[in-house]
Amino acid sequence: MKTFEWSQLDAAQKREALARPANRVAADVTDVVRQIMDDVAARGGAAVTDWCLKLDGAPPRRIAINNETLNAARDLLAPADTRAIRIAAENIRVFHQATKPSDTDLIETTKGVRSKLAWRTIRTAGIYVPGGTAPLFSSLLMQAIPAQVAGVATRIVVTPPSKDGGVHPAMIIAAAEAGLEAIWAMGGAQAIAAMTYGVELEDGIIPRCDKLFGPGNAYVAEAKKQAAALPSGPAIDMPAGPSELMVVADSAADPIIAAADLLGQAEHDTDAQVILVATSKSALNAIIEEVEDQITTLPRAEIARASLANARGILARDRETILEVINLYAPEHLALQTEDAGDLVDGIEAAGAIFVGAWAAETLGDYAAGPSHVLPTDGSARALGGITTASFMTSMSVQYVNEEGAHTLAPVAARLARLEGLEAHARAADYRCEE
Ligand code: HSO
Ligand code: ZN
Repeated sequence: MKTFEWSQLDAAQKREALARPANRVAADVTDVVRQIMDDVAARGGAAVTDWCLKLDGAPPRRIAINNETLNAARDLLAPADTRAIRIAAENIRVFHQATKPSDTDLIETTKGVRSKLAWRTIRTAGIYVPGGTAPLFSSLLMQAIPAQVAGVATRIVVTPPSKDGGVHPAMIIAAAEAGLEAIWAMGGAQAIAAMTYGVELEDGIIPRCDKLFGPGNAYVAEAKKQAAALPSGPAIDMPAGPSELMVVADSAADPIIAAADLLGQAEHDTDAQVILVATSKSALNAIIEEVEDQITTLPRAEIARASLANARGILARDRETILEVINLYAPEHLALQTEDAGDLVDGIEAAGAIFVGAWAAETLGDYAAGPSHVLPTDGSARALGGITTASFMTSMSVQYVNEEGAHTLAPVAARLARLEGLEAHARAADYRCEE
């Protein structure tokens, strides 16, 4: 792991020390995705099916969530697996119910001029659940449940097919917990294109979605980007990049725990990035040594090792320096394993999710604590939060004005309108005040 003493770096070296891994995406991703999007725009469902067959070797398949599929899935899992999915789902539901935005009171800014924010739910959400090297059914729970709590009428969930063209049984249990009627075994840019344009497939209709959600590989991320750029195309939740974790550890931190957390993130993806910030050289070395130890027994050691090539160790000896490092990097996940972990939170300006203290493992948050694990990567935590119920909603302002309010405010608005050279605006205000 490359290590740095923060206080000895100049501004350029600091940025360099915290650089995200260079984009290893093949240059032709944009072109391939453009071709898929255009083909689906032109030929609809037939194009989606062709690309699914070509890229995944299986046609898009609608899997109904009913007693039959549910029982079959349960039989393939241990009862404790099913119970664990239920507990996770319940916690996710409780958290999102409690954090769902509600309409504000009417706020009177001028006597007789009252406004509020009223929340509405988007009608159709398209949710992508990554498959690839691991079927992330937890990402189904972390998106489809907030969408359900927000009251989204139509939730379309797509996930890449497994080798037999179906989906992992845990995906079916998770879909049932999220109250879905069906999920689609269909992945890649073609699934995003299907939800963007709306298509008719052999197994049913995918409607045009108002907003697309979810992490995915480079093709999925690019397809979401292209979809959002279309005139009246869908909105998207956030740009998705490789996953990240920053662990801050002091000398009292347990190296075993800190190392385990770093490896938990590193095993996701060869492009994942983990950053260790330690307050002393001995803590830094002990944790790095422990990472080297633990990695040898991991089934996904190869992926984790590739990811560790992007890892950094940073020596930050005091609170101010630690906060500078955190806020400069704006990590997707931030684990605070220091004695003053709770006190650090107020100084943090940008992170997707913060795990406070040694007990708060990112793994608990990844699966079962309650908040969504779909979070901003690549420094976008500076300007964006993770998925919440609000991600599936919009706020509208509603304005009520009575005669008194109009008489007070119209001259002000008219004056400002004329200052901007907009005479029609000014008259629309003036006419309200004429006797
Ligand atoms: N850490 C991932 C989420 C995840 N982990 C899914 C395990 N399964 C990105 O937040
Ligand atoms: Zn994870």
